[in-house]
Amino acid sequence: MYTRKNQRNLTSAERRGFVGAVLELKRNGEYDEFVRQHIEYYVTDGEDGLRAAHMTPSFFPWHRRFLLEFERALQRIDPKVTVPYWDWTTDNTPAAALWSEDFLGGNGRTRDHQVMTGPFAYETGQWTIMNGVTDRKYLMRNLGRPSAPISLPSHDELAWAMNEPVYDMEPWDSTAASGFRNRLEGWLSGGVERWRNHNRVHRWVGGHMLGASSPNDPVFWLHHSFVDLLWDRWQRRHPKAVYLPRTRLRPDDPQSGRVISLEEPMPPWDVKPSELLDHRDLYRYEQ
Ligand code: CU1
Ligand code: CU1
Repeated sequence: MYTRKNQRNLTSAERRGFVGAVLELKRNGEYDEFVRQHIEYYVTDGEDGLRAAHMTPSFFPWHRRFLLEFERALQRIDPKVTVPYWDWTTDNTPAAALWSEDFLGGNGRTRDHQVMTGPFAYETGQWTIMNGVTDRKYLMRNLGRPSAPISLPSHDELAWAMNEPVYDMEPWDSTAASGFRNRLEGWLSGGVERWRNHNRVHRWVGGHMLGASSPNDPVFWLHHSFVDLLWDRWQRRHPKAVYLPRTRLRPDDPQSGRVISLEEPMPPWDVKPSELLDHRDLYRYEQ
C-alpha cells in the first residue's frame, strides 16, 4: 500500500524522483509503448469497434489500470515513486508550481507552442516525441488557449458531475444525456462550453494533450490520477451506485460488442471492471 500525493505537496526530492523515473522510461523505450497503447485504444464512438478507453463506461476502470501499469513501471526504476495528482480546480493557472522548471516545465512558446523549459523540453535532448498525431518532434502546450481563452473546470462544474447518482446510461457513449461518467469525462455540453471537466483539462493544456497521443505530455498522468481520485470520491458519495452496464448488452443492442459491462474483460489486460472498482488495497490518495 502506498500513497499518491497532491503534486503541490511533493518535496523537491519527490519531484526529482518522479521526473527522473519518467525520463528513464522514456530513455529505455517503455514510455513510448504507453503512448502507443493509448493511441491504439482511443476508439471514438464515430468509429466501429470496441471502445475500451474513451466515450464509454469503462473510461474509469481502463484508465485506472493504465495508470497502475505506468506506476509499476516507474517503481521498477525507483520504488519510492508514485503518480501524483493535479487538482485542477485549485491549481488552475499557468503560474501553478506544477509548471515550474524543476517539475513539468512551462508553457509552449507563442510561435509553435514548443515547450522550452524544464525536463521535457525538446532542446534538453531527453524528450523527443516518437508517436504523435503530427510529425513534430517537440512537446507542445498552449495553456489556457489565449487565442480563444478557456478556463479550467470550476468547483461548480465538477459538482455537477459528482452530484449525479447514476454511473452511466444508454447509449453508453459521448451522447449519453446524463450519468456521472459522461459528465466527468466531459462530452456532455448543455451550455456554451462544449468541453467539460476531464475533457476541458485536455483542452486547457492544449498541444499534445489534445489528441489520442496525450500521454506524450507527462501531465497526462497527474490529470488522470485526479480523475481516478474523483471516481473514488464519487463512489463514496453514492454508496449504493453501481457500475453500469451490469450485464452484457443484448445482441440486438446497437452498442453490443462496443462497450464493456461489469464482468467482461477489458483489453489489453483482460481484467474486468468489477476487479478495479476498489483500489484501496493497492494505493490511497492523500486528501
Ligand atoms: Cu485516455
Ligand atoms: Cu484524459
